[in-house]
Amino acid sequence: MEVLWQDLRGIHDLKIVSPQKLDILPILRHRYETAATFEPEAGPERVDPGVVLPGCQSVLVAFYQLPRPQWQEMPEGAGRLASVSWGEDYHTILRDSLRMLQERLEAQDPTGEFFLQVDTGPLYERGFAQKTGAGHLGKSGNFIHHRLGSYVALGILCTTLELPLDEEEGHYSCGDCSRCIQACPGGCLHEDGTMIPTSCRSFLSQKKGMLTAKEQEILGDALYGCDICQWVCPKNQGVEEKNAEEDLLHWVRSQDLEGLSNKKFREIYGHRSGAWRGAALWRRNLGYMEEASGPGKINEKC
Ligand code: B12
Repeated sequence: MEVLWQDLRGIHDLKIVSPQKLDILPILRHRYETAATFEPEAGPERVDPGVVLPGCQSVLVAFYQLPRPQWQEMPEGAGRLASVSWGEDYHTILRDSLRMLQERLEAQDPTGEFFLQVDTGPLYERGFAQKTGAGHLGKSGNFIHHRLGSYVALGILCTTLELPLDEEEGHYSCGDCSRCIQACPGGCLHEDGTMIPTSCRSFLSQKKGMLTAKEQEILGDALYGCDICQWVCPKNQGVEEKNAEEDLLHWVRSQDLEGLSNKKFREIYGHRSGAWRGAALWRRNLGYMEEASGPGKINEKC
C-alpha cells in the first residue's frame, strides 16, 4: 500500500483502520453543548464513517508533518503566526495528495466510493488518528505521532473498498509530564485530559468580535493560532524531519497590512491557512498588540 502514497507531497505517513465507530460521542456532545468553538454539531456522523459513507470498509488516516518551529525573534508590535500557518495551507496540500491517492485506488478498482476530509468536515479526526496506534492523544489534546511528533496535520479518506488494515500496536503516553498544561497561557488544559478551548489562545486569535481584557491578555502576541503547548512538548524533540518547505512566514506587522484591500490580502496571504478569517481579524489582533505591547510573549526559557 505504501507504494501508492510515499511519493505524495502531503502524506508523510498513512495508516488504514477499520470503519468501526468511535465511542466518544458523549464527550463530543458535552463539549458542543458547553464550550463549542469551530467543531461541527455532535451527531453520529462525527464518530461513524458508515454515516458519512454508507458501506465504508476502510478509513485511511494521513499524517502531514507541518514546518517545525525554530525560535523566531519578532520586531516590536509584530504578530506571531503558528506553524500551522507558516507554509502553504495544509488543507490544500493534504486534499490534493489524498485526491491523487483516491485516483490511484480507483485505477486499481473503479467500483470504490470515497469520502475525503481535511479539518472542515464531520469526522472527529484525532479520534481516528488515535485508532491507528501510530501515536497518542497528548495532554495538550494534540495527536502526537511517535515518529513525526505533534506538528502533524490530519486528513481522512474513507472508502467502500476493503483495504489491508495496518493499525500499529503502539503504547505511547505523556506519562507524568504536564509541561503543556503549565505553559498554556489560557489555562485551558487539565490533567484529567479535559480541555476548555474557549480560553485557548489559538481560538481567541480566530474568534470574531471584540475580545475581553482577559482574552486580550491570553492572546498575547498571537496573530493566528498558537504553538505553546507543542513548543514545550518533549515529544517534539528528536523526531524525523519530513517537511522541507522554504517559503515560511513567521510573523506579520501592522504596516504589512496597511492599505491592503481584501483582494490584495488574499493574493499575498491567501495560500496560508491563517488567512481564512480575513484581514480584519489580523488587524484586530495587531491592534490589541499595539495597545498592549507588553505581556504575553512566550518565555523561551520554559
Ligand atoms: C474545533 C477545532 C479546534 C478548536 C478546538 C480544539 C479542540 N481541542 O477541540 C481550536 C480553534 C481551539 C483548535 C485549535 C487547534 N487546532 Co484544531 N481542530 C478543530 C476541529 C475542527 C474539531 C476538533 C473537535 O472535534 N474537538 C472536539 C473535542 C471534544 O475534542 P478534543 O478537545 O480533542 O477532546 C478530546 C480530549 O481532550 C478529551 N476530552 C475533552 N473534553 C473532555 C471531557 C471529558 C469529561 C473527558 C473525559 C475527556 C475530554 O477527550 C476528547 C476526545 O478524545 C479539528 C478537525 C476535525 N474535524 O476533527 C481540528 C484539529 C484538531 N486542529 C488541529 C490543529 C493543528 C490545531 C492547532 C495546533 C492549531 C494551532 N497551532 O493553533 C490548535 C491546537 C489546540 C489544542 N491544543 O487542541 C489538527 C490537530 C492535529 C493533531 N496533531 O492533533 C486538526 C485535526 C485539524 C487537521 N485536519 O489537522 N482547533
